[in-house]
Amino acid sequence: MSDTHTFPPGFLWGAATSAYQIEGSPLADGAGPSNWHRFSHLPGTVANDEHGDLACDHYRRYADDVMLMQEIGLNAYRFSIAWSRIFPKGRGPINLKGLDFYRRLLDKLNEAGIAPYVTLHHWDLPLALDERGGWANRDSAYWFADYAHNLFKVMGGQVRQWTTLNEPWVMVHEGYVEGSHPPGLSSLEQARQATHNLLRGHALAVQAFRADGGEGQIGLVVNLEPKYAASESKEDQSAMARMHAWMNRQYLDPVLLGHYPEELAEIHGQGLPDFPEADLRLIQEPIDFLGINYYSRSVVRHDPGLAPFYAGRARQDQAAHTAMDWEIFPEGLKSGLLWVKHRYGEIPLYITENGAAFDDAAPVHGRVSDPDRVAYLRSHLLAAREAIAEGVNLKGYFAWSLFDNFEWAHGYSKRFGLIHVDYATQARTLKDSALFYRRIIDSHGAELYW
Ligand code: IFM
Repeated sequence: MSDTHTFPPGFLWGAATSAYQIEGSPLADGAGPSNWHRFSHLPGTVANDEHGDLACDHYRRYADDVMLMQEIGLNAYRFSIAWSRIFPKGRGPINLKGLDFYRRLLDKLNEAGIAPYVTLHHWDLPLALDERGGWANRDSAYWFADYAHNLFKVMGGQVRQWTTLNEPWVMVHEGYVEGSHPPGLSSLEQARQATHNLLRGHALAVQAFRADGGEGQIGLVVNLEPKYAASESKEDQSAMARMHAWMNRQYLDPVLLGHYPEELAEIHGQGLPDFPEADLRLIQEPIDFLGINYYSRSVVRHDPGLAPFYAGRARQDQAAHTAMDWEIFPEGLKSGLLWVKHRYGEIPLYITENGAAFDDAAPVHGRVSDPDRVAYLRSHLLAAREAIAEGVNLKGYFAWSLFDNFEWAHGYSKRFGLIHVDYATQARTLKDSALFYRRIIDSHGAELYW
């Protein structure tokens, strides 16, 4: 078989989840409430007023779930730690029972030969910290670094691969601009502070990892959504550049180049604060790898009515879309990876999330037919392979998600899983996409070309 049809030796095949989306039992064994626990219990915030109280019940079913990962053949699993299980109030003494859950999960993964990729923070902030201003409070960077430092100490023996934050842009945009996630605000000024503090917290955590002589590697995970202009017009072109700066470069430029994009001034105007130079030097603390979450692209048009971005989406009606109404655009994965390589240099990359929600039918005789997801995975894996052929240093791929789960403000209405979850019975069924992925893993990618 030709080398161009398999993936490089050592390439990892994983799947990803996050704590609040799958664990359930959010207050068990002394855990404190998170911002998401409170937010999802406020009427009208989440579709059908759903919440994460049970979710996939992974907190109790984790051992069986690791066996399902083995059945698919995963050799890596990306998941996040619920900060308020370990520190119920965000700071203070460790809650040993909460820690014990992750220790048991990590033992199972390590015994199964599945490398844990641990995300320190995937959006569920301890409520006690949210009530102190959350990420808009400059101290949040120190809270996060302290938490990270403690985890490195207590889990360092079981974990080699860490990421600090998952998709800071989503936390800021949905939480502080759109208000569709906690803290449910609409404040550009607080959004700016939150972005900066998230990046400071990320960098301080990386420094703590190095100071402790942490074995292994640490990186950051961002969502990347390539932007295309709806037309050649100057207005559409600059709307596209503005949105690219806001969503993609706002996080990558400071970490990898040491400055924020100039285009942010068009959005914030006079409200764009001057941050101390020392902060920017801190934020540029080197990382070992970058995780890219890719789902779609967006085509941007100028819209004078849509302050403060003056940009809207030009939906591509002729193209296929997922149940999230996201355009299926595998070329964007390849071009996005190449863009990262050309702009930021040779940093090792992972695709830390990629997948699609579709309206899957319930299992019939133990089978879930999800041909659209199979096609989505196939086309995106082919795009990833092409990016590798063009020199991208891609180390692994994590499908989003291992399970159908709590899709934030959409509740349980959007199914992204390789594994179908019947929420009433908690029965798990491997979808056809999981079986397809297993064949890809078995053949180290060659099956894509058969
Ligand atoms: O479910 C989310 C995940 O938590 C973060 N990345 C995008 C996924 C799909 O929306």
